[in-house]
Amino acid sequence: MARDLEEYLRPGIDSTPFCPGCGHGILMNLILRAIDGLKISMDEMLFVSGIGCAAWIPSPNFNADTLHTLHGRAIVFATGAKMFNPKLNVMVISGDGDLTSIGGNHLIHAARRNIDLTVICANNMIYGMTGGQVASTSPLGALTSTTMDGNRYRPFDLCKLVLGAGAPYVARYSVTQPLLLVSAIKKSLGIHGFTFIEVLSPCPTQFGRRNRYDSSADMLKNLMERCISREEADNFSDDELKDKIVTGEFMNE
Ligand SMILES: Cc1ncc(C[n+]2csc(CCOP(=O)(O)OP(=O)(O)O)c2C)c(N)n1
Repeated sequence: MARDLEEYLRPGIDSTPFCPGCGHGILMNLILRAIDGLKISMDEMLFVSGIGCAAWIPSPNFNADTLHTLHGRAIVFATGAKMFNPKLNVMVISGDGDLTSIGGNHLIHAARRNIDLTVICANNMIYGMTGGQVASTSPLGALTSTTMDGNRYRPFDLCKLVLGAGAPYVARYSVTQPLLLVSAIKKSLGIHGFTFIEVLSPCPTQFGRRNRYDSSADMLKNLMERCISREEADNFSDDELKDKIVTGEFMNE
């Protein structure tokens, strides 16, 4: 954790629970960087997470109120808290499995109802904490502990899904795009309504070692090569886009 952000951590927290090379630690830093940039007091924040590695980003680490809830139900708890105290900035931070598989129904309905929440989805494309099972975000052909001959199903495009459900602001960035990501988190905190940020976060332990990445650095390099902006994507053919990840902000009118 960057030294100047240590004040945002609960006293006594001096390490993170993440495996070496996991992107969730970078994301943890960037969320706090955004809050620091906006000078929002941690007393005005509530962080809600579900179950999974990503759910440990806020809880018990952030020096604020945190709710570590049931698997898939973070948005439900967050909605209740926001209704009880509308002045709170309620941020949900959880994994792709938690928010979009078991919790997928809550995600689309909160977006449809435009509940005033900031939802940050740490997408490592796998169920990290429970042993690397296939997720609704695992790429076609991905090797996981439950798809040893390759994932047969297409992954969700999370941004299209949430945008289609009606969220006013949706964004996708990788942890290798820290400045853009901080700016998106800041923007989402300023928007009254449902905002969703998909953050691509490498999981060397469960995803990388099964999918021919030699090191965590290789996973980061791969993200850096594949993530392109929407503007860049306009100049790519469909064939060239196949291996790319289009990042940026996506908005409903
Ligand atoms: C009702 C229920 N079903 C299944 C589980 C097991 N479980 C815990 S975390 C998890 C998936 C976590 O994956 P993700 O949300 O992508 O987070 P990651 O660990 O990859 O960061 C599962 C299936 C559970 N705890 N509760």
